[in-house]
Amino acid sequence: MYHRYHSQLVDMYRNLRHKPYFRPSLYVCIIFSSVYVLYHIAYSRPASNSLPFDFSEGFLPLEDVSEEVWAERANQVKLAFLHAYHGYERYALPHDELKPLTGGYQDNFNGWGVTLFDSLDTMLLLGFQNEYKRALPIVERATFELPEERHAPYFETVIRYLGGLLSAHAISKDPILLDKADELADKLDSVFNTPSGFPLFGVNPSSGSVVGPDIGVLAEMASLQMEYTMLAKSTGKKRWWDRANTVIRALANADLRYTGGMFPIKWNLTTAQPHDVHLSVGAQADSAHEYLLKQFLLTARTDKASLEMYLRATTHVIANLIYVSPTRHLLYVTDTDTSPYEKRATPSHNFEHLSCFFPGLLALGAHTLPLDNLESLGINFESLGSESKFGHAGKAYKLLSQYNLKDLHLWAAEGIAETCWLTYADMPTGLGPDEVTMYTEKRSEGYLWMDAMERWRASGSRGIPPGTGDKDPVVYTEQERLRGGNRRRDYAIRRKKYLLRPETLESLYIMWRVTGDSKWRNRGWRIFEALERHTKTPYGYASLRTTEVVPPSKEDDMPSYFLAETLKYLYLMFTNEDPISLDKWVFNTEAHPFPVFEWTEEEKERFSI
Ligand code: DMJ
Repeated sequence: MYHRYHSQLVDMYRNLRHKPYFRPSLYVCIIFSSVYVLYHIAYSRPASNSLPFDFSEGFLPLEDVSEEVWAERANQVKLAFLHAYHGYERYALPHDELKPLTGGYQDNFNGWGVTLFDSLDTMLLLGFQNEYKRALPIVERATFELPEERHAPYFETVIRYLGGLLSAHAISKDPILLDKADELADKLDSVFNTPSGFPLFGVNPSSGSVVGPDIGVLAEMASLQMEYTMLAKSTGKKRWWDRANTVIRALANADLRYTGGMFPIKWNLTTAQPHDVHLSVGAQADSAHEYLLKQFLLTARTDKASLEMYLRATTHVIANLIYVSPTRHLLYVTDTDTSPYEKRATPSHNFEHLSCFFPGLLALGAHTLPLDNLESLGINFESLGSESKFGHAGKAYKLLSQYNLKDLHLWAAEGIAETCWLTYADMPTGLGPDEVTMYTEKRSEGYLWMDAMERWRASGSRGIPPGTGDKDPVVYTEQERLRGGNRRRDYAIRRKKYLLRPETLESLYIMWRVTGDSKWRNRGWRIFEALERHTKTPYGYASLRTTEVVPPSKEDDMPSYFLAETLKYLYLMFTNEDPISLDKWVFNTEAHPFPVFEWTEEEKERFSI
């Protein structure tokens, strides 16, 4: 058989070789195949071929491994960063983001090269001086201009561009980075032309014209304090300090009677008062709660107003927004709304990937604050929830006072981080969906965590607290999935995409640093394996349309936060060093680390500290 085909091929070759088009066609074929092979060598594989891991072989067991293996894993993340950044540099720069399936680009954040700005401090941290040196002249040439009809989204511009510049400046001390940060803040400054001093949605940096409704969104108008105080500290300019301080004061003076001391999502930018009673730590709210604790830490624990607001927000969340699922006892944080016809807040029981930063925040607070001795900071916990100012909030303070507050925050952190991890481990891809809806015993009522905690306490606190402890993943078979699952997971998927988001890894990283328990780090590795297996493309890494099907289909999208946050937290989790100690640095919401301030007497006077 082989012989017959072989002689047929030889005959074919003899006939063709005398045709006039034979040689040119042969050369074209050789050139194309060489280009194809070289291309695949360059872009489909990690830069080093001496690596011990082959991601196509199946997941490695989740076991404790030596420091050498962790060092090699950290190195794998470095290679992943290079793969993503080189793809961006080659195919998308000077535009904003790479399209990782087609090698195209998109300008979705002003078109100033957001991925480059967002990646600067990660490059420095990972030791990629060449990439950094190539980036610096591009930063220097940036003019931050936009055509008349376009507006820069203020919040995204601050957390990605301004945050990236300030963090890279703090690490490298290159003066150009600070000059550019100052110039950018200057060009954005007209957003603050509101009676409240809260920023509007967007601004044209060339003309100063502003856009945005009078009703603002919490995360967008209250996540600038860190960047502006950092800018003030680095430049010495009081005007930036004042921008942050106006926002902090407005938040501290707001009427939170109807929301138990927690900030709702919608705010009136004229009156500086809440506009609704929708409470969440997820989309449109997240970083505003995050910045309360982080602002206190960044300012070397001088901004006490922010700390008090953090304690109020977390008390309300713990007492009212954290639930336990009926069968697996998964702990989750959801959002509540109150209809005008009903007095009782109704939980949605949705649990967002975005909310998975929250366990990390609680753990950071438990690590850095004297939660079990707030008196040492001059704070009386129960009086934080004064009835006259915060409606019925007092009940929550009395309830939480029955516990050691540090333990309570850490248990909540551990339980929610476990659920965030399980939403990854439950999927055949090993990557978590963007949003799930938890099942409840009755349709609208869930199992409030503090009710379960009270039962646990009444029973003499036997065993581990409800909602904590390790749980096994539940991976549906393909038949189960096609039948819509069989409720064993305790949740249904509401948004099935995985958008290369960082929040779960961020919390795993903080849990690892705070508890020292290597299970968190091991889980991070499992997620990295899944990222390598399912999201890598010849040009970079791509978001997934679904986490439930293998192989998953991809989207032509690689957000800049993948390099700024997702890969950074992975690297920090795996490296055996601790280059960004949680006691000395504070991450902005885009994972750009800022050093904790060391105040001089002169600065204290200038900023009235
Ligand atoms: C990031 O841009 C920031 O973390 C932001 O605060 C909200 N989430 C995205 C990534 O998911």
